[in-house]
Amino acid sequence: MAKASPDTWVLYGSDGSGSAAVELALQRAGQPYRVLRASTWEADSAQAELARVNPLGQIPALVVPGGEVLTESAAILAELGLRFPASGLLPADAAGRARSLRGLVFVAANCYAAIGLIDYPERWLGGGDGSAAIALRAGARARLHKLWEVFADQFHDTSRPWLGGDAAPGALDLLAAVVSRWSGARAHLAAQRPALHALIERIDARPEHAEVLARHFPPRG
Ligand SMILES: N[C@@H](CCC(=O)N[C@@H](CS)C(=O)NCC(=O)O)C(=O)O
Repeated sequence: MAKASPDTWVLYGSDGSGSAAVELALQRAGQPYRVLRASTWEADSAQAELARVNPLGQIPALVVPGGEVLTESAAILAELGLRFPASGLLPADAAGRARSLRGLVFVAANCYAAIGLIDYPERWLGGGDGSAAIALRAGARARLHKLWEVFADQFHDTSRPWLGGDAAPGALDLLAAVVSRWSGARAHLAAQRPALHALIERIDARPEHAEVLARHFPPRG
């Protein structure tokens, strides 16, 4: 059974998943970490260990040095920002911090949750993969795109360089840059909210994000 070593963070994750945002945040905070590949869709991964830390089997899940468990992307990123104020993951001023926390929960509770509907409609329909699942997937995708529009209108202040950071992208930027990769959200933003789309591309292009993003989201070609 995998145990957190006393001085290392253990991140349960998988390439192409939301654990990318947590890796970026851990790196920003200067914290060494170990990744345990685990997901519900990879039978050969550390599923049993993951189920022990998160009974939902979802990633990202993070075990703090010392053993405390963090799940839920917004909570993980907020906790890292609060523990490591010098990281700049959360703005130092109260108003900026409040906006970032609200934005983190908005993305997780609305956009990330819609991805769960799209990927696993049967969970919400009580089984089956028929026309109801097709309709639910389509409805959730349209709703997801609408949610990103609302996110842009509520959280993108075009007078600021980043969504939730001053000198560098903050936790909110990291989560938005990862969750917007799925289900056509980027293409939708490019058409409907080009300024936010451009900002997200600037987050992607930061040199300190290159290794993690290339590993999680290798360019197709
Ligand atoms: N509410 C969770 C959602 C996490 C989530 O849905 N993670 C996906 C991977 S990106 C997952 O593990 N899905 C597998 C499943 O639900 O079986 C969060 O914000 O962290």
